[in-house]
Amino acid sequence: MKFIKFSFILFLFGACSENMKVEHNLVNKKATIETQALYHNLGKLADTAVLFGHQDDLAYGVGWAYEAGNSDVKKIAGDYPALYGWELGNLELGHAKNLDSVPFEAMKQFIRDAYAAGSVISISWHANNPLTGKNAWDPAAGTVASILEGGSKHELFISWLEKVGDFLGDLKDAKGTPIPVLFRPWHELTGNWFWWCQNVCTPDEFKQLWALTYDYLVNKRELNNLIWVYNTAEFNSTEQFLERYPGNGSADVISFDAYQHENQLTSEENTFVKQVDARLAMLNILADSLQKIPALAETGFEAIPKADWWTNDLLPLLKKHRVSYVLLWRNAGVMPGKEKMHYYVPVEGDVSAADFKKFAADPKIWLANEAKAAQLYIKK
Ligand code: BMA
Repeated sequence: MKFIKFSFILFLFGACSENMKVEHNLVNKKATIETQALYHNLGKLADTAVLFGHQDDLAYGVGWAYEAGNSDVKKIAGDYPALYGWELGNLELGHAKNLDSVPFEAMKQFIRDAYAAGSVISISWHANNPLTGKNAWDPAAGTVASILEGGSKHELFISWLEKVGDFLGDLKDAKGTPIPVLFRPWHELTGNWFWWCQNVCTPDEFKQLWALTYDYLVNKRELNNLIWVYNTAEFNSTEQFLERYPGNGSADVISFDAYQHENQLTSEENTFVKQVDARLAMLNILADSLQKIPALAETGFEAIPKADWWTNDLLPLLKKHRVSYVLLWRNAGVMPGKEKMHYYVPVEGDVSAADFKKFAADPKIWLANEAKAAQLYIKK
């Protein structure tokens, strides 16, 4: 089965290179060869494959933490994810662990291991609020303005970017080659829960925040291993999606986050599917016209209570539209102080475990072995 899936992948990769119309080039012309190759290959593969990703996959899962080789994806699907999501929140405060207790040194090693295995890395940053000192979920008006040039928190913010720059610059393989990263700062900007969201800054302020971040990391720090991911939450029109788009010169991937909630399931339809279908259709049109790569930057159904959610709801969306990669959110298990379980990839005994296995075996869905076979860091 695996072999058939493998051969099919190699065939698709070859076939799709011939049909390729759009040339995908990174906004940073100094990007490393490996970063350029990854971007180019993701662009070529977007028609035929979806790289399956999972947040914090190697660090912990439901009922375990820091056990070498363990992965909740592997336990059910038989292979590791093709893409790993990691998170930098609290790095800016100089902490040794991120906001979800992942030690940054361990994270770096997981990233090196994943790169060595031919897999892909995506990094987000739930930065604390530099104005109020509270966490990222403090949408205080004026925060973005306070960190722009001339603002009272500008220097503080630059010192935060410095720490992020150090971390991203330290991601190198054994030979010293920088490891390419899909970097998605200021994600879910169309929501109303973070201090960089649309309800508390103007489109122009948001664009300045993006420009400041891009300019510091790319031009000042000369980090040439970043693929810049513009990542909204919900949106209902292309105009809304583009209202805060930083511009074609500083974004490579266009994406959004969308979560399934139980109250979206009615006997007639699943409104999550309906909404994501409409958004992916808009995203695909934009990706073509802007010559960018489309992705589903975060998704999931907490504790996945629907037995066929993977093949009946998520998979048809990924087959109908071009989606370069999809990232399922973290398997935290029981949250401290809460009764409910917080996880997005099923574990043994779950109602959707068998369906997830089927989903992962679909030729369209790539896990680590398919990513490795495709040699994503070599330009094809
Ligand atoms: C949220 C939850 C939180 C977590 C945050 C950042 O969706 O998983 O528990 O702290 O993401 O990773």
